[in-house]
Amino acid sequence: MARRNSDGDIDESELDVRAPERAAVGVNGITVALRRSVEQMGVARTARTLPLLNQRDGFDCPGCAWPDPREEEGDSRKAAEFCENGAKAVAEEATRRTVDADFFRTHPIDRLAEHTDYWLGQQGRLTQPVIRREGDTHYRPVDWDEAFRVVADKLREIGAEHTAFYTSGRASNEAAFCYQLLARSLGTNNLPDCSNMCHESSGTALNETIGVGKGSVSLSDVENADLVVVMGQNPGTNHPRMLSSLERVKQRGGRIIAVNPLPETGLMRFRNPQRVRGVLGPGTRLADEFAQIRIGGDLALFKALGALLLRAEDEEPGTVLDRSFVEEHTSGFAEYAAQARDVDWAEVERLTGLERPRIERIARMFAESRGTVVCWAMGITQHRQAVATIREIVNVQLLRGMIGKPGAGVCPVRGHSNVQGDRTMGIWERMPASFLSALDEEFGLEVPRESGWDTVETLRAMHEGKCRAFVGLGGNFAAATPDSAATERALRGCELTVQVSTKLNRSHVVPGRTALILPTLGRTERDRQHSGEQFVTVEDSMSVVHTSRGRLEPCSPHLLSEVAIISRLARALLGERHPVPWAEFERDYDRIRDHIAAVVPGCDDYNRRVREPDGFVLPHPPRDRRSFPTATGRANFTVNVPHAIHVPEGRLLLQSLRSHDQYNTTVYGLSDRYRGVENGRRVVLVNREDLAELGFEDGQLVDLVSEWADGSGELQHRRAEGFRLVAYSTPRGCAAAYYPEVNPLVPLDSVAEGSNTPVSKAVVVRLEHR
Ligand SMILES: Nc1nc2c(c(=O)[nH]1)N[C@H]1C(S)=C(S)[C@@H](COP(=O)(O)OP(=O)(O)OC[C@H]3O[C@@H](n4cnc5c(=O)[nH]c(N)nc54)[C@H](O)[C@@H]3O)O[C@H]1N2
Ligand SMILES: Nc1nc2c(c(=O)[nH]1)N[C@H]1C(S)=C(S)[C@@H](COP(=O)(O)OP(=O)(O)OC[C@H]3O[C@@H](n4cnc5c(=O)[nH]c(N)nc54)[C@H](O)[C@@H]3O)O[C@H]1N2
Ligand SMILES: [Mo]
Repeated sequence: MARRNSDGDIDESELDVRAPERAAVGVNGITVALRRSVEQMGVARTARTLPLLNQRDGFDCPGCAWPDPREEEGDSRKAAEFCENGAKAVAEEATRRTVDADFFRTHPIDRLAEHTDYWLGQQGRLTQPVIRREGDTHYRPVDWDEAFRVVADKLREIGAEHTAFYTSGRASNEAAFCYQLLARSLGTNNLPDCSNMCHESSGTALNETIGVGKGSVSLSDVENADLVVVMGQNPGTNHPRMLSSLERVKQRGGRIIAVNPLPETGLMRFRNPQRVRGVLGPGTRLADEFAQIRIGGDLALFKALGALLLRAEDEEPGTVLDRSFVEEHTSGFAEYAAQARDVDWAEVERLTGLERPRIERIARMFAESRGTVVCWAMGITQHRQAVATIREIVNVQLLRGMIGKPGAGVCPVRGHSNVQGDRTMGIWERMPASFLSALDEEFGLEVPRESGWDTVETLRAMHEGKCRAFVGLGGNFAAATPDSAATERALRGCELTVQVSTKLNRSHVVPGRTALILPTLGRTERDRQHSGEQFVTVEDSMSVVHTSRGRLEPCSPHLLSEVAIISRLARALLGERHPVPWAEFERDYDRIRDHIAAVVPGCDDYNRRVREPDGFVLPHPPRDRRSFPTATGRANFTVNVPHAIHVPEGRLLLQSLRSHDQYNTTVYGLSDRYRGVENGRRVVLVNREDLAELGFEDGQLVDLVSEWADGSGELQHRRAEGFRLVAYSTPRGCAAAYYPEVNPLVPLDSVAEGSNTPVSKAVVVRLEHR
């Protein structure tokens, strides 16, 4: 049990550090999942809910975006796969705890702001709309009509060009389509989303190199690969069902390479919870090769791998490269090859922390593989050179023709369960002109063409007074974004903040002058409208679109669905005579899907096809027929130059990551079991030799101070207080701590080149004794 202080908040003095676990899941995983579920939902609700997770007629797990097995791919696994963190995600949403009018009456907003995100989330589900009017100290109940009237009046006064419409990746396709249509009907493309902080770098790099900003593999490609490379990803915690796929790779004789600064338990060994022998036996060894890379070293690694593959081809022509693929389908090979063979090995070893023989061994594994899939997540995308790194991964895959054939490809593993679908539906500040024209044509509108703000630009616009209203469709903007202190000031400075949410979080307690919390149905709940019970649709990380249908009674009779909230807000803002049939959208989600079919590429006949038992797969020309819709009409090789991250003497490079017991800013509990951290979250993992050299000891309490040189060369300092040092296996000079506790340290201007994603995985910090 997590220790809490007298009012149920975290008591960090109870922190306990033990040895990391050696295998993922097993009995512990099952026990924890059931205990948490019963704590939050009770026995009956647990028994009714968990078996529906990821079932055909059930609901899509609100956890990660890893795909479900499909019959079409010859998969006989029809039963729901057990997933510890999926169960926790459901328990968090389907909890019986609720926040009511009394709660808001007895808790002034300022007092709420003193609590941790953990405490806020544990108070339970939001049950009725509340408003804080200008000057008020408390949120107070408001009825829905009045809520929409206030929001509409304010937004009209402020103007869409001064408003940001943020989305988190849980919104359904239907809600997302309506939401972007509302923003654009009002005249803005200001549609920042969580993806700006997540896989934006993947989208940018893949669009440029292969012409589609999404992964090119199916689940069966991963499971049938000869070689799977898992980079900058901790699937044991964040995509637990991926471990079943990795186990299949091993059972079929394939190999796995893990590239990570940390020896994450889930990359090493897996005790499969779907089988008794899996749970009780020794488990399956996963990574054949664990490359304990320095933070930010991946670009240098892939440059070296490319060079070694070219050399091997030079030595034995015709044995390593896929010449016909390169000739037929790619562009820029000559320029790439001309610079690729020059490798400064001393530099590579310094940037990666890996020795040459190990990199040569990895290159041989690439050369021998007939099908290679490279998977990656936040350890790759949240770096200054993230886009260049992913382009370099593509280079290496192109050399051997590893795109558009079975068992091979590129696999950015998405985070939020529908973050990919939201993009497909138009949640993006820079949707292509073709999409915008399709909207105009379908609805008789004239939507704006100029780009809107992404997440970082929204924050800058708030600081400059240009963004004066914030509307959030889910998520927790205040805690998820960088530079928390400045972000909180920015939100408080807004004239209006509107949060459509299921649970209380930090964003609610740093309100704009007028602030509303609009409570909404979760995935697990029944969604009844005038035409009957509705389902929604979602898209997973491998472009499979399918339905999701909630089965639980809503936690309160006062909740509206996300679609209903958007539709009613649109009517309050745009009037009943607007060309978009908002009222019909709320009545019957099929009407929304009819329009999705007409507007969104690949979604023809949407209403029929989503009703197929396993849904349908969106087209992906590189995957489907090696056709590359880039500017050159071919897959593009690119030239990328790694730059060392400057870390001054006595400083460390800090990455921020997720514990095993959280979902982004939602903290489920205080047990990061796999890493051996229990009962607390304010820890910083540091290499033991660095601790000694810097004059610190394991267990000491420190402040973290980040250092960032702004445009004029002036050094900015940001501080986060009270972290316990934990000696841990991480490369020299590298450290790790949990997100969102360290977000105050991330400078707003520290962003990935080309994608504007905050650099959450490489913050220069110094430790200070307390
Ligand atoms: N239970 C649970 N599931 C989740 C989430 C959650 O919070 N909880 N979040 C969801 C979301 S939105 C997302 S985006 C995904 C996130 O999934 P992940 O990307 O797995 O999440 P992180 O915890 O940020 O882990 C980053 C990993 O990258 C490694 N890393 C850091 N820097 C580097 C580097 O420079 N190079 C390399 N090679 N590795 C590096 C870290 O050691 C760590 O293992 O998970 C999704 N699923
Ligand atoms: N330092 C650092 N910062 C990071 C990251 C990192 O690794 N390090 N990761 C980044 C990444 S990858 C991401 S994706 C972002 C995440 O950023 P967000 O998506 O903004 O944050 P979440 O914590 O996922 O949002 C949680 C809130 O969503 C609401 N919610 C949950 N379910 C629903 C629903 O069904 N409907 C509605 N309307 N609301 C719902 C609840 O109120 C809950 O409090 O954070 C980013 N920030
Ligand atoms: Mo994410």
